[in-house]
Amino acid sequence: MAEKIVVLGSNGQIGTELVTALRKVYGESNVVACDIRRPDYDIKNSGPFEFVNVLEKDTLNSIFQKYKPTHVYLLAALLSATGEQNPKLAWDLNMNGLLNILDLAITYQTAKVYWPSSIAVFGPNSPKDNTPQFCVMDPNTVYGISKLAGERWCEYYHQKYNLDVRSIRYPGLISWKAAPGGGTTDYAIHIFHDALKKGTYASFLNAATELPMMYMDDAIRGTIELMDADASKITIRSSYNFAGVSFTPEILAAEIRKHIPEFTLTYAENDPRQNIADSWPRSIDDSYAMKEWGWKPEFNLERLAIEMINNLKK
Ligand code: AKB
Repeated sequence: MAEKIVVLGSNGQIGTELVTALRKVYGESNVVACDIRRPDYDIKNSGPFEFVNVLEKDTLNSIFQKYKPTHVYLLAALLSATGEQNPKLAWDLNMNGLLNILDLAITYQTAKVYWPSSIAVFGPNSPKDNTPQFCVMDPNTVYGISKLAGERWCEYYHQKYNLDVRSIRYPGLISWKAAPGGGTTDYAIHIFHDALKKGTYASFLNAATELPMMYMDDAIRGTIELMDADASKITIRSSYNFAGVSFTPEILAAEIRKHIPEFTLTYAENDPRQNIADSWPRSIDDSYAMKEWGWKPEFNLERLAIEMINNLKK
């Protein structure tokens, strides 16, 4: 059977690039982009688009009825920093959006569901370095709490209803095509824009805050590889640890200075995102993803910086 794919939350930082990548693999007309906002020019003109709010069950139901998707990617979510400004909305969107999709996937016998988790599932008492797949998880942001609860729901639907649901715990994703959406790791994107435009950037995280990050091309490739993997290889139905590179604002600034020697970095005091970052891992052990479905990142810090600078310059 030919794949029919629905991507919910298609206009965000990940969705914008995932829809383009999926349309290349599966054909433009077989990938339906859905969002509450009007899409950018590329997505609208390269295939079908529908206005969908993942909290509106009737609209969602009509999308499943109309397209009978074989694969659904649910990307609509409130991220860590915006989630803290509106905790109830973050919980509602992140949790009920997921439950709506899991239920419809059962009703319509959707072959595969993808739902992203995050390093935000870890908390102050999780090991900070090389954080293992299985360890203490005590997230203290509503985003992290909703992602951890969502992981449990995914595993539950797999065990109880045999739903083929797959997930990755994304680190901070670095990309130049679409703007980041209110996360704690967003500084690592803003820094490139400001370095090129102004030659200086005021980081909201302090110099020594090390966080796991990944270039978007790696994240998109890894996501599609996980979805393509034979089901027999997928033993984790909560969400896979997934790693690229780890760096601090200071290390990133030094890398940028190799291309823009006059670049200066300053630090903004007392930003609430610092507390969030301090509760997260510094680096991630993604050996399960590597062993089970062959995950391997391609972009190190040097390559990531070159891609960002060259593409943003254009
Ligand atoms: C965020 O900073 O909230 C996200 C994430 C790590 O999930 N980028």
